[in-house]
Amino acid sequence: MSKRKAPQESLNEGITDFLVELANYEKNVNRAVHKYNAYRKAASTISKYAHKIKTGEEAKKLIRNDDTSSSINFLTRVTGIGPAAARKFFDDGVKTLEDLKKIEHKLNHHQQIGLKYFEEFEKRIPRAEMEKMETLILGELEKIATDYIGTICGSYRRGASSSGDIDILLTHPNYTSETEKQPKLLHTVVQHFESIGFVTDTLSKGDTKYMGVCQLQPSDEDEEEYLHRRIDIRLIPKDQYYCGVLYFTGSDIFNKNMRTHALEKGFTLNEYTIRPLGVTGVAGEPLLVDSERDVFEYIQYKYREPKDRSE
Ligand code: DCP
Ligand code: MG
Ligand code: MN
Repeated sequence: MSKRKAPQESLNEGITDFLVELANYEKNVNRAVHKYNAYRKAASTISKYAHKIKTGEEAKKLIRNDDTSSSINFLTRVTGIGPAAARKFFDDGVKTLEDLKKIEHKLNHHQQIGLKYFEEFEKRIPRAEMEKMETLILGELEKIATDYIGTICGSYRRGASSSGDIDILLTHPNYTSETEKQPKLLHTVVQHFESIGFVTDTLSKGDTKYMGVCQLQPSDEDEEEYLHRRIDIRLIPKDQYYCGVLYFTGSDIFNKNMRTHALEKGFTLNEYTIRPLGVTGVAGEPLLVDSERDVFEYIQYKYREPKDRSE
């Protein structure tokens, strides 16, 4: 008779006990059954591990391997699939790119485009290509109407060596927060970009916000085709343009820190306006802003060039 193997559980008992406790807490106190399942699953995976876990990295690797969260996180990498949709697909047994392709007819238009260009959208855009696109975009804007004002914001404006997408901010002197909405200003630009073959697909199109796909045409000296890239265009009233430029230049962490500083100085700052806060905490009328610097000055924040705005 062979001796019964000693239970492996004891090796990481401290961790698994703690995870089970967390699981129960989520189930009973927060009524969060998904979290409960995730913690239980983590505990079970770790209990089967035959070595004593010494680092968080070690535990992470183990848990990620077969956790539902890795499938769900994967699905959310498809543009148009948010956490809720990813969870739903997962619950229906749709976990991989192959699975998604099989149920393509059940995806909405945005998700279908996300699936179609999945590999291309995962690739970063080299700065040299961003520069080409900037030249093209600003040149074409000039052709449509000389008084359009456009700025490529996002990581590109911060000087990044590569970017995830192209973020264009657009305004026009005739369009302010006092005038009527002018969606035509945005749609004319999109139509023009389509007509020259630069914009290839649309994900969503509103009065002030456009999300789509673009691609540079290869020039004579180029050997390879360019990839399809994600492009965002926002139309902003002229009087809100520089708050918009500031916001969409980011980074997101820099924005958070700047907003916190603004609050400490008695101002509320968002992607549209900066407004003083009264003693009761009620926001007043938007302050006049004619440059990014104006915003920094109102809140006595030392000016930082875009390249110094990573946090
Ligand atoms: N932004 C923000 N908070 C968010 C999302 C965006 O403050 N939750 C702002 C800051 C970002 C800018 O919008 O810099 C553009 O958003 P992107 O997601 O395009 O981010 P980046 O352009 O900075 O990075 P990437 O190169 O990945 O596109
Ligand atoms: Mg970006
Ligand atoms: Mn973007």
